[in-house]
Amino acid sequence: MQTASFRRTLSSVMLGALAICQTAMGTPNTGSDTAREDVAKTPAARPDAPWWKEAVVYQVYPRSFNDTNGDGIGDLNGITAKLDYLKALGVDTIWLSPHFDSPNADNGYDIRDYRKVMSEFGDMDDFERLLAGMNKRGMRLIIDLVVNHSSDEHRWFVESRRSKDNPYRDYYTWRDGKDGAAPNNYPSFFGGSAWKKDEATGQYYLHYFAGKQPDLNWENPEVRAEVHDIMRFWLDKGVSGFRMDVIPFISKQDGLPDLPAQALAHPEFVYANGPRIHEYLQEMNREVLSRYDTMTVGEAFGITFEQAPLFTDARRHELNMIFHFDLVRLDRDGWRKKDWTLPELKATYARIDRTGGDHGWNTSFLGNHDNPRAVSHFGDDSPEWRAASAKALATMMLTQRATPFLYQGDELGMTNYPFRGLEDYDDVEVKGQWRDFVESGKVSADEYLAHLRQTSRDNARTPMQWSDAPNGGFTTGKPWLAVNPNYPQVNAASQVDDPGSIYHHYRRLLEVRRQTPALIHGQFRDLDPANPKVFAYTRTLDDKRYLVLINFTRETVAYDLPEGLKIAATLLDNGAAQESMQPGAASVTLQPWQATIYRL
Ligand code: TEU
Ligand code: CA
Repeated sequence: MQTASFRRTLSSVMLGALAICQTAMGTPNTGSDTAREDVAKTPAARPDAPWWKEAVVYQVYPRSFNDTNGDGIGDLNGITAKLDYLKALGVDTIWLSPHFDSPNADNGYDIRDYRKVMSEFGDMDDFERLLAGMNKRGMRLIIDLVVNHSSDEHRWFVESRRSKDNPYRDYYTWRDGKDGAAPNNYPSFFGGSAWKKDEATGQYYLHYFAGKQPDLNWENPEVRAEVHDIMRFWLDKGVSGFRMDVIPFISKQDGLPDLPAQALAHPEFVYANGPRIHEYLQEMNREVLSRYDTMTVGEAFGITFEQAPLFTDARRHELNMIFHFDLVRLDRDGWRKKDWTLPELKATYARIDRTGGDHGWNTSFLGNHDNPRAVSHFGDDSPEWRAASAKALATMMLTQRATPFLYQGDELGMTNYPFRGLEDYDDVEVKGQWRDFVESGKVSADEYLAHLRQTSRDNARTPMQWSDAPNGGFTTGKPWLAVNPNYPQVNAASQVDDPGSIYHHYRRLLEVRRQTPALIHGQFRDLDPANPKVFAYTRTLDDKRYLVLINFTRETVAYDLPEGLKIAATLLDNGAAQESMQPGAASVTLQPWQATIYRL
């Protein structure tokens, strides 16, 4: 409760800041007007729309995608080998999770050398072959820019920790302790304090994540110039942009004061609100991004809806899009699973859509490598309903006014893993939480594990299930993380062969989306926000109008169309519908987990 009111306070502060900055720019205050309207204005149908608005992105978590040399770890050649699979699905852009040299304290989100390929994944020749294979197929690659922190094994940090007067000292944040303890009360997301004492100098360094992930000091212009150089290095190789890891965290609070008690459980709302974040992003845009044709998407952990336009309003020249976490975190608070309702989900979608406004653009995603499997938290992963509900979720995700980001395996309806004990998990976050919550006696092991089973990041990190061969065809060796035992039933080979599969529903959705500008650019309107069973919305562009109806239950539900709406034809159904629509019908009987796009 305290956290909620703290968030609200921050939000209203930031809403004020938005109004001020827009006035300062001499433009009407459209951002906050849009935020108050129920329905956002429709952007014009734009044949000149930037490519990244119409792109369909597929996230590859390389460690778990496809292993070609039998060491149990996915590799770049494994991605190259599957480009035809992705192309056939209808994907045109790949977001590659970190592929850089790393000691893997956090699976590559701890980078030792930003210009080198992780040896487990291959080498630069493999990278260039992957890129060439993508170019040949008209696909683009965006890579992960992880520059809030580096690895403690990065050359900069190895130098930095040596002495207080080392030329690299200021690449990181060092402080004296306070009364024999850490400089302030900042917690780390991976357990314990965000400060670690370093023996060489007796000072503490700041790390928002693991101790092996020291935060870079963006106050130092040399650090910013280094990052710009790294970006140019990869853009010059031919990548088309970046997904920016926890990018709002790069600007630290002036003076690093203690967090107020009510902020301790969610420090991200403070970490994301440093005073110079927008200055740094505008500088990055000026120095680098504006000189290339790129897609940028910021992982906006800690950013409220009201703040979003500060990052994505095109007139501000920062980022193209951000990832909002409110939707994927609807059913959890940290490691705790919580209940969610359909009206809450709809309200979140409506708010996400509004924050795009006239000058911004959104992302649509239901999963990634940090969240459990989409079908297991928003769908129904029981054998009976898994396929229908996975298709329903796909219909929802791919008919939003946003650039979709598919996560590997979701196109097959891959599910959460049946974890038993602590020993089944690999994630560094789990180890930290175990110390903070279980070993400290705050929570029982049983309680923690029961929640973790449903919320753990490892649910999404189990290897891709390519076929019913041993280990799902992911590797001929021993996989680094166990393959979900349901791979004989859930795998790509069988779905590619089956026109009624989840895979083919994704493929058809992407095709329909490409051919239907209203499904990309059209105005979004939720017809029935309070309905607890059916998500009903229209997408409208000029005189073209579509209706999406999704039944989120195991029951048959009769849905009466609002006055004045008349169905002209069915555009695409997820295979659940039983009756063919009578043109002009005023009511639809929706089968369990039916999801249908109609033309009005
Ligand atoms: O994640 C950012 C992030 O803060 C959370 O989503 C995080 O996964 C955790 O659940 C917070 O409790 C990004 C990456 O996506 C993630 O894989 C990395 O571990 C993290 O940053 C550090 O680089
Ligand atoms: Ca390998």
